[in-house]
Amino acid sequence: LPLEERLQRRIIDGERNGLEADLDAALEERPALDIVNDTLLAGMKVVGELFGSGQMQLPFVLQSAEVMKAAVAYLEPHMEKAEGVEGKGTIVLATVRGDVHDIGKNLVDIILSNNGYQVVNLGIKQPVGAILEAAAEHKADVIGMSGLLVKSTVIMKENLEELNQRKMAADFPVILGGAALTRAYVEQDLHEIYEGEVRYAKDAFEGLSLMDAIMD
Ligand code: B1M
Repeated sequence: LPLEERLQRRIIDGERNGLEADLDAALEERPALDIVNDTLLAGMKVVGELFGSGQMQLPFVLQSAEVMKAAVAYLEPHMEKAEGVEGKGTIVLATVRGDVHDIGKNLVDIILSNNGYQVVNLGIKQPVGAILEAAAEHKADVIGMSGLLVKSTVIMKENLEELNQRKMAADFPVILGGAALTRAYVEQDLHEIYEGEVRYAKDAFEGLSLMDAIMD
């Protein structure tokens, strides 16, 4: 198989042996972020489709996710970092309560960290209390929540209501991302209930431009 297809296959099949050598070869041709975005994420997309249609069982999805994480970790030191732009602002980032998906969130962490933001990454399954306490403690400029399950979209709504109730909405613009969200749900439905600013990021780069816009 050609290199790009081989890398994609590695994600789909959860095959780690020889991963680094293929990534090294790919790095000679393309920047690390392009490899993640164009090749590896396309592999994860196939995994999602196979799983969704019952053609792939959960343990194999987990293996794919582990290869994906290993690949991103291997590529991370090769990613471009914006020089001399530290301290642009702080974001508290979390996957919401009940949700374990963190590959997307961790990509957001990498992209923002590489572009001058301080990221307080709380991890997965974070209850709203923990997110809000961290936001206050770190004097965050923004709260970022990720979630891939449909039920996570409901939890995000509840979390915004909690921010309203604690009178924290004016202090914390919120960025939401994850595959189960839609732009309309965030920018219309949630926008209506949240007393602060709430924005939708379809990917990590939109997350970065939203951060830049909010901090401007
Ligand atoms: Co699960 N899973 N999973 N899963 N999983 C999905 C989400 C699913 C769509 C698969 C499917 O059915 N086709 C489905 C959800 C269905 C639904 O809710 N309607 C699903 C399910 C059902 C489940 C379980 C319930 C399965 C079960 O147990 N029976 C279970 C849930 C456990 C739980 O959370 N409580 C489960 C478990 C798992 C694994 C553990 C095996 C594994 C996760 C491993 C891990 O993350 N450490 C896993 C995986 C890998 C997936 C799929 C296949 C891939 C997700 C992924 O990593 N994509 C996924 C299929 C899919 O998404 N279509 C699926 C790559 C990643 C980079 O994309 O996270 O979307 P994503 O991030 C993107 C953007 O969304 C955005 O930026 C990224 C790109 O730049 N973004 C942000 C994300 N967060 C952001 C935050 C921002 C800004 C942008 O600012 C704050």
